Amino acid sequence: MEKTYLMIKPEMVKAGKQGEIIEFIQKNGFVITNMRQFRFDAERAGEFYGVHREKPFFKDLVQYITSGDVVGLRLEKDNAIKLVRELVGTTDPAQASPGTIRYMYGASLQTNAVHASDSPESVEKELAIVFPED
Ligand code: FUP
Repeated sequence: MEKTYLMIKPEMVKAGKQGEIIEFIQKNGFVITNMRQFRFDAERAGEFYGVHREKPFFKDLVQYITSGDVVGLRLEKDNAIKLVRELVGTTDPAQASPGTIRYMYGASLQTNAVHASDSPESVEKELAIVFPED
């Protein structure tokens, strides 16, 4: 089994959609091995999105991700990293395929419903930030 990290973003938690998204993830065969609702402070958010620090959208991204609670999930499944990203869909919901989370729930490039780790290195880094006790 491979592990990965999925995160339900603030606008989904505010809208009460976290339950539907979690159910969808489980129905697609991912096992939840840890889960936590929390709010990022700016420093942790900057660390989490560190690869985007020099991007023009970085400041907005940090402001948005700290705007409310998120739900972080540690998931396990064979080939989990690739499969969960397929289930999530493209970064821009307008380009996402039907049946993906961002197609169903995403509203914009920024408010795209969920985050999913994109590599084994990101998984390790992101899980260490969100579940430091593990
Ligand atoms: P993804 O891996 O699909 O989550 O997308 P990226 O790592 O490329 O981008 C990280 C986050 O930055 C995205 F979820 C949305 C946000 N973003 C913007 O807000 N504006 C942009 O122009 C590009 C990305």
